[in-house]
Amino acid sequence: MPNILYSFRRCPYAIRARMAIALSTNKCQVREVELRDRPAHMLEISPKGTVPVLLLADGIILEESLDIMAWALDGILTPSESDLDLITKNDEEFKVNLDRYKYPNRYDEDYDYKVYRDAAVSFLDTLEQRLTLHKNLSDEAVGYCDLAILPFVRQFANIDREWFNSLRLPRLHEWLEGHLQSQLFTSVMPKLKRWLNGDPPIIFPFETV
Ligand SMILES: N[C@@H](CCC(=O)N[C@@H](CS)C(=O)NCC(=O)O)C(=O)O
Repeated sequence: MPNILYSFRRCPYAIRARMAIALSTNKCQVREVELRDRPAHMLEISPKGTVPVLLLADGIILEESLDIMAWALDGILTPSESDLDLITKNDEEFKVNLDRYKYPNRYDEDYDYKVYRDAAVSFLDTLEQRLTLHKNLSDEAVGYCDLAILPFVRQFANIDREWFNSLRLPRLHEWLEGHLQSQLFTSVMPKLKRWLNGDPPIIFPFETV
């Protein structure tokens, strides 16, 4: 049985997982999911219903993006304690503020989205400070933390590009642009048709011609 990855192109959690797999020598079959109508097999192996989900050839199921990263990057990139702290801050604080800024209609109460947008910027300030020390978040070279956090900063930036670009975060702007144009990032972003049972397998990382 091959490894099977249930994924969704724009999902930041799925993007971090795909980047980690693309950096490794692992291969899988990728299945693009429609979140409103998730495949029965995906829900069978992971009833919580979030993407990404990776079913490994030996039957092990990884249903958290950070577990998929750790599996893919084993022996290639290891996060430091401070990387893990920053990733936790990203997942538990920044993402919460980002969602409240991006989707104000999803919440029952009325609120000023700017409160959450500005709270999210304090995390971006932390990233900017790290980027004054080196080109990437933990070092000169691309590391675990960059892969884990980049898709969320991209999602935040895309809500209102003009406003994001007006922030005084020159190193962060440069870091984001550099990664968005990188071969690694662009290689994991091609558009795929939604997977339906019986479709021919699509191998990921995608083969370049
Ligand atoms: N903690 C999970 C979060 C994954 C997640 O929330 N993915 C979103 C898409 S970006 C999702 O599947 N949402 C559907 C839902 O919550 O029902 C991970 O790191 O993999």
